[in-house]
Amino acid sequence: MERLASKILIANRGEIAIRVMRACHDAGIRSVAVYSDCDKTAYHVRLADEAYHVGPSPSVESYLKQEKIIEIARQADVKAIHPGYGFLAENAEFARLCEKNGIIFIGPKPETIALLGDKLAARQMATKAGLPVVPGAKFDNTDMKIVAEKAAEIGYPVLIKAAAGGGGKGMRIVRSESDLTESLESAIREAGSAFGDGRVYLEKYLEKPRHIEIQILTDSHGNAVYLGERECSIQRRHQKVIEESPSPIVSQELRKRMGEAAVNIARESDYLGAGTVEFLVDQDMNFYFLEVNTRLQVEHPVTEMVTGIDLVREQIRIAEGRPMTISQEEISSRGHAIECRVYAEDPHQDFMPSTGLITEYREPSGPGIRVDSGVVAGSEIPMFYDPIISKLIVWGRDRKEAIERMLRALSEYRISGVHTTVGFGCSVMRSPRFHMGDYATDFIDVEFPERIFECAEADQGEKAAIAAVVYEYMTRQKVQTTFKKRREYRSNWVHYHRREGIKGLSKRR
Ligand code: MV4
Repeated sequence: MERLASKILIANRGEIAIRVMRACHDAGIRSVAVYSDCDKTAYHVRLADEAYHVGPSPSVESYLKQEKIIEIARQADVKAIHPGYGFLAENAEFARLCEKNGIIFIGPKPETIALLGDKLAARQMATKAGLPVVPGAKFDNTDMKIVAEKAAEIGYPVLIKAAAGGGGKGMRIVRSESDLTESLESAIREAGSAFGDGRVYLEKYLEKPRHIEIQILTDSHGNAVYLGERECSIQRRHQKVIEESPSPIVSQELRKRMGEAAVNIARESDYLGAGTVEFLVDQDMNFYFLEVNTRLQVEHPVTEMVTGIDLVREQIRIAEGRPMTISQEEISSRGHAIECRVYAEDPHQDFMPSTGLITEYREPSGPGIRVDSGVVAGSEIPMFYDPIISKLIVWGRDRKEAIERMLRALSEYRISGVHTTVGFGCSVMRSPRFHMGDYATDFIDVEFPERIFECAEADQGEKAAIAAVVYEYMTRQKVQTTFKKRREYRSNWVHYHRREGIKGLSKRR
């Protein structure tokens, strides 16, 4: 067998750096880590074969320092760089810099990244490739009369989007003409300061769409395949939190149509490697092209779990100019996979990042469980980056089994020292809407208007402790209460004593 690249530098940190290293090690490739000041002892550094300091903690001075990363790559004599997701993953300039230095950038060509990074150009490309796009309009200058005419033609509500956008920046919903001027001005201003590119365009605003994406792979031998869909409708502030495959609403027939559409835009844009084509699906099951993500995505493991394909391994092969190992006919999806992202955030403080030391850490395990994590007990969650701790991915023979396993896994997870989104995941898994598979992008607002979620297992000790004290107080003071309430406090009290084994509260009732 032809040898794979002997050494790859991973220009990233945390769980995704570790994920890529695992694929390297499986393929007999040496891995090179880079790390910032605060990541000196991070787990991705320990798993790498070699590691180099890249700069101070802020990402602009470390993981985003293109020249420094190239310098390290040359020094370590690597054949290729894997960018992971975020940081430099969709930076055409960096891909070009790699090329110039004779290093393979594991991703599409710089021109493809640049083209698809421009949402307007991508929309045009999609139209050219025959994909359905949401009715919309672009305009070269912001003559309000023309914009208002176009908006009226599309019909309200309309959505203003930034050409350089993504992540909801520069996006404005406009429900009537009276709001148009102000929304347009603020969208242009926001896009200008966020991306240095104030170009915006209009689209018909779809109410309560589902966000469904297709994983694609293409190689340099003319092969292009789709690997089914991921349902990503559960988001908060444009951040996906739970993903699953297959989507509860996608039929075999729709999957084929969306998959073929995704492959068509890949071919039209001369795509190379792994990519994701995002679609919105409306209430009548019409699908519309949204954008192409030219990177490996956070949620890629759900596709790996149902297809059995190692996407990172394929990415590396393709980058080396070798053909991918699978054909469309060989790709099938078995069972059901769900991913819960575990963040160091406090769901009860509007998901505020909860940085600091992880004092206790025990991962769930057992049949159908995969944990892609970037931490161990004793790790710190720095304030400088996305506070993701891990991704918990489960597989079941069907959706019901996957949900049950996810609940089992979440309840086994023990993380102390920081707040986490583990309890939030439990709440979603138990929500009737989620059970029915009947949810759209407004899921969190609709299901949890009060933003009250379950407590993570580690927090439940605290809750039980409070209940135990209340019980003790009530019995001592002979407070009158209902039998039911009394039984609830009592059971919490028993639970607390069993779990924590803490003495000091009397057994008197
Ligand atoms: C839309 C949409 C409805 N109609 N486009 C695009 C980027 C992605 N982060 C969100 N996007 C959307 N594009 C049209 N024509 C709905 C979304 C959308 C969304 C919008 C507002 C608030 C939350 C949202 C969550 C998912 C998708």
